[in-house]
Amino acid sequence: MRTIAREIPARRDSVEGNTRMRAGNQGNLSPAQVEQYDTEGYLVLPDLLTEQDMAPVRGALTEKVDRIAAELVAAGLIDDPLTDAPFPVRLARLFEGLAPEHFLEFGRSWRDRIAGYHTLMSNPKILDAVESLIGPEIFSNPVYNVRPKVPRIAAGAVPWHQDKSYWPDANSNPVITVWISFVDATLENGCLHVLPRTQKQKVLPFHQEEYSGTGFLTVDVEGLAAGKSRERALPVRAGTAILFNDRLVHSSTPNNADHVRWSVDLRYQPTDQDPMPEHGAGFLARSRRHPQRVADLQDWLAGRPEHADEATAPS
Ligand SMILES: O=C(O)CCC(=O)C(=O)O
Repeated sequence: MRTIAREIPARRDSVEGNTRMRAGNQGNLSPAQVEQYDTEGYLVLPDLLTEQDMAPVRGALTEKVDRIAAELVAAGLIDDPLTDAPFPVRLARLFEGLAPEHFLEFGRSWRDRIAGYHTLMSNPKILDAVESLIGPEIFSNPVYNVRPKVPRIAAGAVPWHQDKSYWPDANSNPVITVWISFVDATLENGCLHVLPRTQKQKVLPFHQEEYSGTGFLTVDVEGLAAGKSRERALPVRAGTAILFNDRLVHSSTPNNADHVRWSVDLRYQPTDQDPMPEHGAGFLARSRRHPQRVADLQDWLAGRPEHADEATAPS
């Protein structure tokens, strides 16, 4: 099978090194938005996704919650799978009488292959925004997380960190996170917080936190010159996307509401970078050079990084 990154170029650690990749892009961000992303390290795209865009993802999340409810019933931990409970509260109510450990058995975040997630990762609005930042040859990085931030459960709070701490040796730059909320993300339910401009620094020393038992990595923000004082909370409506650089220091607070703060974070990078196979199988999400190679749903479900139909592949 062909692989995406046949030749990985020398490491480029500069976040300014994107100009070449942006050449010829047809993305939809304005110059001011690109400037905001470059300068501050993040960009908020309010209401990027409509209810129609979000429906396949909510369908995938519901499918997952159905599976969890069935497991809890089978284990004798609950009697009622709460099938008719509204989407934002159902998972929270399923775990209401259970311990955080019961929840953590299902993982602090999920990376299932359910069709609705592929629909999201391939959404042209998301790819148009990413194209403005890295050009039209776009690889969907294997690291994506569905985050069910459930009230009262320690795993809900994510400590200050840089995403790059999770792949310090990967020769992949830039990696862009696209974080999308599927309910309104508020101060109460634990929205994202960022330290603007911290993306311009090298990867900071990090360690594993010990409070949640989830193995989150964290950095010491008190030691960051002027870092913490610039903290910005980013409450957003459902369907809003927050794009950020994988060196931007960010966190989120615990969920003190009565419903789940559902979000999904996706990652994209140029195709000539390390595809990080040790983290799973990413896929070719957009290519103007080789559109016929873009992975479709069946390729993604099978873990193939490119479309595998040799009949349509160029020689
Ligand atoms: O969704 C959250 O609470 C944290 C997200 C995050 O840390 C990330 O996307 O890298």
